[in-house]
Amino acid sequence: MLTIYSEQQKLHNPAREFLGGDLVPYLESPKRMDYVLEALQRNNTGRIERPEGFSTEPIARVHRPDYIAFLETAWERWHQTYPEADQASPYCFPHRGLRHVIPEQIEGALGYYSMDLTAPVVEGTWKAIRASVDCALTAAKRVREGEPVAFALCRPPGHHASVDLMAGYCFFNNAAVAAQALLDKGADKVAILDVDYHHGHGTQSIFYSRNDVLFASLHADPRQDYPHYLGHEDETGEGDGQGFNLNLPLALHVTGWAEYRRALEVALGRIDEFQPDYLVVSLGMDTYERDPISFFSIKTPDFVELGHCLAALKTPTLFVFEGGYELEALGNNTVSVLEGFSSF
Ligand code: OKP
Ligand code: ZN
Repeated sequence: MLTIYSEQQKLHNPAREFLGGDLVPYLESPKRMDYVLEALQRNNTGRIERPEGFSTEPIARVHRPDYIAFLETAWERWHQTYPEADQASPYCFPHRGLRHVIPEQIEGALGYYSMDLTAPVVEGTWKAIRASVDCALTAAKRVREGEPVAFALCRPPGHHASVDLMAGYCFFNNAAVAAQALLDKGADKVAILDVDYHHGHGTQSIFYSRNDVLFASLHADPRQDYPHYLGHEDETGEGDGQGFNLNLPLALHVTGWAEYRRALEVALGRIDEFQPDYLVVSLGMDTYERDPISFFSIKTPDFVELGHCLAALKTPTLFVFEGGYELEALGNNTVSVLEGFSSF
C-alpha cells in the first residue's frame, strides 16, 4: 500500500500538555510516526513517498480564512509577548454569555480559536500542520488518479479540528480537507468513517448540514470521555444533512472486538447504502487495549479483521492517520489494519 509521509511533520513538538491536573510529557509526539514507519518498512508494505506541496486554497474550503491566518502568525505573536516560553496555550475562552469578538491580544485570540488546552502551538506548528494536510491531499490525489488505496501518515492529527477551532492535538482537519478536495475534483459523494477512540467532533461539525459527505463514527461515549460535548447517538445531521451523520458511541471498559464489530457492521451497512465514490478512514489506533488514555480492548489481530471489514466495501479508500498513543504496539497495529485491507 502506498504511504505518504513528511519529515516536516516532526516540527510540531510541544513538550507538555495538561492532563489530570498536571503538566505531563506531550503524548502526541513526533516519535509516533517513527514507530509506524519502522513497522511499514519491516513488513514491506510498499512505497513511502513525500507529499506534494499544496497552497492553502484546499484548506480554505474547510477552514475559515481568519483561522488559517491566525495559525500562520500565532507563534510569532505569542513569542513577542512571552519570549521565554516554549509553547503557546490559551487560558480563557468565550463561554456562555460572553461576546464572540476576536480579541487583539494573542492570549485572547488563542482562546477564541481553541476548544481546549490540548492543542499547544509551538515554533514549528505551522510548517508541520501544512505538511500534515499535504500528506492527506497527496494521498487523496493518488487515489483519485487510480491508486485503489493509500495511507496518509499524518501528524498532528485532524479530526477534532473544526471550521475555526483547534482541539485535541488537532489544528487542520486533514480528513475533511481531503474529502472536500475529492468532491471539488468531481466526486459526488464521500463517506468518512472515523474509527479513532475519540469522537471526531470536528469532522462531524464541518459536514453536519451536508448530504454529499456521510460521517460515521465509532467512539467512546461522550458522556464518559473526551470530547465530552459532542458525539451522542441522537446527533443525526441537520437541514440537507439530516440522516447523513451516524454516531455509534460505545461504553468504556466493556467494549471489546465483539461489541465493536457489531457497531462497525451498522456503520458499514449505512456506508454501503450511501454508495460513496470514495471512503476516507480517520484511522485512530487508540482503541487498542493498552492505549494509555483510552478504555476499549481491541487487540492486535482484531485490527487485521478491521482492515478486512473496510475492504469489503470495495470502494477506493484513503486512510488518514489520527490518534494512537501506545508506542510499542502502534506500528504493528497500524500495519495490521493496512495489511488486513490489502489481503482481503
Ligand atoms: C486526540 B485523538 C482525557 C484526556 C483527553 C485529549 C485527547 C485528545 C485525543 N482524560 N486528552 O482523537 O486521539
Ligand atoms: Zn483519539
